[in-house]
Amino acid sequence: MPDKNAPEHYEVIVVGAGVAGIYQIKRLADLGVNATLLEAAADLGGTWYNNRYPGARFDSESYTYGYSFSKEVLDEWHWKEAFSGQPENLKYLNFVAEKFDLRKHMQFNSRVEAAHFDEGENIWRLHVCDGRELTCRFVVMALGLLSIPTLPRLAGMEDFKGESFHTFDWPHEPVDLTGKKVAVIGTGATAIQVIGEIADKVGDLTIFQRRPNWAAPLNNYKVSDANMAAIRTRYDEIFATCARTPGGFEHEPDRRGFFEVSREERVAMWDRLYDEPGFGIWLQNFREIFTDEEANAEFSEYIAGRIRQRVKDPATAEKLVPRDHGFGVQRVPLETNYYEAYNQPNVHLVDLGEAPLDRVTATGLRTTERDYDFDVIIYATGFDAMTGAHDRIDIRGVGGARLRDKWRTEISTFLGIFIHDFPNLFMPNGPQSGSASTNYPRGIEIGVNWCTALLEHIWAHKYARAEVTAEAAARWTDHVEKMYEVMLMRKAKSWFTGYNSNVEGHEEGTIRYLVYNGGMPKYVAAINDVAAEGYKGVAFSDGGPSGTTRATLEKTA
Ligand code: NA7
Repeated sequence: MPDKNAPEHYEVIVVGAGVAGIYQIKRLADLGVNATLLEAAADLGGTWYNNRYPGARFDSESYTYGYSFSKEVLDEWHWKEAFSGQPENLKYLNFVAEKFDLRKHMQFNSRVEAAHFDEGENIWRLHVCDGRELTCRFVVMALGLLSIPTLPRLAGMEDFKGESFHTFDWPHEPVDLTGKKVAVIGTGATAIQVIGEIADKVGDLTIFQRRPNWAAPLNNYKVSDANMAAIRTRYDEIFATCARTPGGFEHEPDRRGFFEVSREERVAMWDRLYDEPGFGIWLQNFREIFTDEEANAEFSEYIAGRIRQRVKDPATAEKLVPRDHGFGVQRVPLETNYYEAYNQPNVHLVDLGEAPLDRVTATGLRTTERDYDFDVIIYATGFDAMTGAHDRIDIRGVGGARLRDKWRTEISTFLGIFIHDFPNLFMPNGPQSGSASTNYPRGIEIGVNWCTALLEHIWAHKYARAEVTAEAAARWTDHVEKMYEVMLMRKAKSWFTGYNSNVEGHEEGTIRYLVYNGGMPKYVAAINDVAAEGYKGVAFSDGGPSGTTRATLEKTA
């Protein structure tokens, strides 16, 4: 008789129903594996379920962002804009989930609060917010890179009498900003999308800027039936190009040396790229932009010139030009009407470098200089990137080791997929994987396919346990860290380097090696080599008492 009180058991539990989790559960369902997916939110979509703020849209070309795995989906789905907006993106993910009947494998409102590895049984015990315990042999963490929003550490936030929200937690019901006095805190990729969208709709808009960002035009356009038909005929070619470029886009870096071509040629290229859609200005540029101070400074000055052309008031234009970092060493926001917004009489820029925020009041915000009154405060203040969602779960591995504590001192993974001392736990798009610095779904499909092949290998050999050796994890982490040495990015204060002033321990002065900087083709070669060599660096065992397993491990290390 089965024990009625025994926890629900699955072979695999996937955590997260974003772009990665949806595809991972599809692969497992196709294999007929006993698997379920647990999602904290009330429905699927991850990033595209949550970020409902005005202006939220892809910065990737829509047709390079969609899944590539299904010809039917590619043939049936019509992207309406080159850079599609959040409502449409969420519709797309629902379309995919419904097409493959994936909802039946998903459990919503099921936030995983703890995941403890049971060494005796070689299983994971997951505690869900509704009080249930679920067990599984393998857990796939598909938690998202930017899924934990962070608010400023300001006094008085609860005193504010108007409406206020972080962009990630934008209400599901429409928010009418017409005629309102609105504040936006932050000038990252999110704020820049919001500001461009709402500047001409609100009564009055005040932007609180701590540091400006280098932004460039999105140059979005509508995709006609004819455009879409042409895209469909090119899908194989499009995905092949994405697979060979470092960023997983159609944008290929210019392979000529920056200083090998004349200044006139460089400027002619920048003039062209500035007016083209998407990340070309960043990713089709000379590679030295990312590594050479002089090249970066010359290009940054070019972009500063563009800002000065677009913003009429010279004093405001100067405030919008970044001084502490060059173009492209932080994530480049793409914008529509962002700089032009500052030419409107109802839009005001507050430079927090001159007078920092002091507190939130009942009626608005106070800087060290004065009070401002608002109806609405929009916090576009970023995320506890990449490790944040893992830290929020009490994840304990071998010997009760806590992942949160381990990552407090050093982020260490193997391929961004495995963590030493956390057996049977895989991250198809974890920190130090290829996903973070690439067109996200392109990296996700690769990570999910690789993890699925690993699981098939495990099942074929009837292993009960798979884990990375300490040496392999140390080698990978060292490799990831070394790649930062040549990148100007290492000096920037951004989520790429683990900076976040709103999270204790992530402030300036510490660099966290979160991003694999080698580009997608190198990453894919690395993970494929590991698989081809029988998953070198991963120790497999057939279970048994944990002592036996450890002994087997030591031999294979
Ligand atoms: P980002 O890029 O981390 O930007 C956050 C912004 O908020 C940035 O301008 C910050 O200024 C500002 N910020 C954060 N905390 C504060 C406080 N306490 N006071 C004032 N200003 C603050 O997040 P986004 O959401 O814009 O973009 C995240 C990613 O989403 C993006 O890269 C895309 O991949 C999609 P700072 O620069 O730290 O001085």
